[in-house]
Amino acid sequence: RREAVAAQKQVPSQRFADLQATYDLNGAPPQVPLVERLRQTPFDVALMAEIKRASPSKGIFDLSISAPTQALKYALAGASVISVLTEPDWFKGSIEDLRAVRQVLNGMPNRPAILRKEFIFEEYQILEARLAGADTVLLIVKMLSAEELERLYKYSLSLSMEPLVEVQNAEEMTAALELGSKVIGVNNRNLESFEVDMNTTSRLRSMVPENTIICALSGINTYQDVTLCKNDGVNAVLVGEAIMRAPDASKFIRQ
Ligand code: IGP
Repeated sequence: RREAVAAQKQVPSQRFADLQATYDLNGAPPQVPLVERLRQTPFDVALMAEIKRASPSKGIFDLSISAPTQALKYALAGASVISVLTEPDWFKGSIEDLRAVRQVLNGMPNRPAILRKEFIFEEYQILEARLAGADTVLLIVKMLSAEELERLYKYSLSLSMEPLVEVQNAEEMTAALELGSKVIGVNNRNLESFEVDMNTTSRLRSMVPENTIICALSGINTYQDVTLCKNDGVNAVLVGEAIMRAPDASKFIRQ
């Protein structure tokens, strides 16, 4: 499965070279630092709100959704991070969505950080994210070899983006910690079986040192779920489907 996804995402090296050649650090959009933004939340748990039109497990939710409109809703509700799914095949997203989100948030004081949510296998995708206005990217430990993970993590840092590193079990958590990752997301959904086990995060919580930010990803449907995460010592929650459907996005962090 990993090979199939990686093959689909393969970018010709010339495209990366071209992008690098035109890349001007001074001209790149200014960024919001992920760690500081998550720590600054006025709520008990920081909210990472996702723009998600479809998923491989649930199919299509709503294709008519406008990414910038949704982003504005999340920002006004107090989200610390806006996660933009840019994956086109299973999630019906695009890098244009991310660009549009960045544009609509640009003038906002203290705007949320923008996360490129994608299956990332290459530096190209990270540079593309940075140039489109992302502040951070997702790196999924399960999908990468140890060498790739380290290389992509370092590359992301070189573009001043602390990545969100996603893990699902103790072995992957060890890999993330060895990397020196400062923001670790525990996915409650198994990416292979799509099964959700809400105790995945609480089981791995004790492995994480005090100064590392731990986020619970997937399967969070209510304020109640957020409260459970908070009681487990989780610093941030990432909500996708449920917050897409919610008329009031703020109900996930305020009762
Ligand atoms: C959101 P949910 O159950 O709230 O819609 O899940 C998010 O965790 C999920 O979209 C996700 C994801 C991923 C998507 C977590 N890791 C990796 C794509 C790739």
